[in-house]
Amino acid sequence: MKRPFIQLSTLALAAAATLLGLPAHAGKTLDGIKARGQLVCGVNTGVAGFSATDSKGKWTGLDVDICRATAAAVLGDSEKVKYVALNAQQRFTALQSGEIDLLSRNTTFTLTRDASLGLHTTAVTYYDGQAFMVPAKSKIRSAKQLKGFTVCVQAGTTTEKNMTDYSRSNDLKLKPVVFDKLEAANGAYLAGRCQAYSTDASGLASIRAKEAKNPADHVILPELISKEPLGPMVRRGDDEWFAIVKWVVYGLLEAEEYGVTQANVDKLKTSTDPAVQRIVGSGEDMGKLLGLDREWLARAIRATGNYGEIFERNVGTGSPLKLPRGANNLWSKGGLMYAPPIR
Ligand SMILES: N[C@@H](CCC(=O)N[C@@H](CS)C(=O)NCC(=O)O)C(=O)O
Repeated sequence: MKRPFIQLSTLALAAAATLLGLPAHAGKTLDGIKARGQLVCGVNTGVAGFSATDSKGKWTGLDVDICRATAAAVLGDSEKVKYVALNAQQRFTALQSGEIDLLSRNTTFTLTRDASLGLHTTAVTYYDGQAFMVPAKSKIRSAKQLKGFTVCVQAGTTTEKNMTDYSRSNDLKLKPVVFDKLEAANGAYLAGRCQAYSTDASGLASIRAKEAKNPADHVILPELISKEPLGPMVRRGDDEWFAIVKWVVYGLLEAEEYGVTQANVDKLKTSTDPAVQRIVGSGEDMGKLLGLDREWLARAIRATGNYGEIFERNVGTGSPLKLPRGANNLWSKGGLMYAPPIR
């Protein structure tokens, strides 16, 4: 009879906390981050637009901005992030072992990963799909023409299995050439040692824009052969931290939907719209329910801008990658990005 009693009293406590609007308990990951004064964020080793260092050694990119927004929300400073560069195979162990607090690294949400790694995907930050890239001079214009081709891929990714499935169902007899490291895969393809390259379409756009001598020499074929919903991951067993990261992503989306930007987030403090007030921190306190403060989301927006601003700056049509918003547009503009309400 002891167990039901404990469960009941826990429930009663939670109900009382909700009724009284008490702050949620912060959780052990957040306690660790606060004690250390730094968020440790796992990113990739260099996929420009997502995470890469600039000439001054500063990390930039869409995935990096998720780390920065989270640090701004929980520590009050988007610079208080230690970045750990991880290749595809290292990423999950780094999160499982506690070496990093957050994995923000073009990582696909799949059933296998969700159910077998002891990790959670929090929210989708980029809807992608796997594609192929070939030298323009090959005259290949469709993935269906790749019969018997050698294809450079990176180990430890969703790429190889998707490609095997696609090859089998289209009778293409593709031959994967597998590399552990990104530079090795890029180098091999650009040196002509594979006839094609396959990874997420966004990764191909990045490699073409940043690694190829002349981007126009490479064509990304139109077929998307898989669904690659990419998003930040956290360890299982810390629901509070899971909620924080999830709501930072949703908050950045909600900010875009309500027109809250890096430039106007402070001015909108005087807004009379309750939804805007919740976002900018001048109305109902949403932060305390996450174990944070009223300004959590305003600080994130001030640091990185809303999701649309993050997208445009890092990978959008004005950036070297020139990726269209497409599926990553807000649901209200024909895309898939839909945040549950900040309410
Ligand atoms: N989304 C896929 C692929 C992610 C991936 O690792 N892609 C490679 C090729 S673009 C990459 O980011 N490599 C960077 C690195 O190893 O640092 C996955 O989650 O498995």
